[in-house]
Amino acid sequence: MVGNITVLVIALAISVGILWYFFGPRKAEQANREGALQVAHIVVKGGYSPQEIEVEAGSPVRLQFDRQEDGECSSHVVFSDLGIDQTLPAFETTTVEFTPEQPGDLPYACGMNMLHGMVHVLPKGTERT
Ligand SMILES: [Cu+2]
Repeated sequence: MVGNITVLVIALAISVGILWYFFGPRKAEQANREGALQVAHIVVKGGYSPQEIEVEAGSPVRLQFDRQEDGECSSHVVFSDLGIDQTLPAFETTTVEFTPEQPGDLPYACGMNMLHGMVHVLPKGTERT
């Protein structure tokens, strides 16, 4: 009897895990619309949180890097595809702005290429749910 219940519990746990995987919150977070601007707030602390942002092509993007640590590692954020190398002062919020014209992925990293994040640029007019 006890064995059957254990099997049932395990089966349930696996089912919930699978459902969560497919229907749970997506890893990439959508930027918030503020008029034409697409704004995202990214906490910098041992990494970038959220690590992945979704934006739409053709509209300006404003990323607010809220750096909650000091030290060398995350003191720069580099968007190599955009030619952006922005200093992020410790315990301050620094804004990075650009307008992605084409859909695609824009990876970014710390100055030492150790911390990584990604901006997913979706085609203009992508259904936002
Ligand atoms: Cu680093």
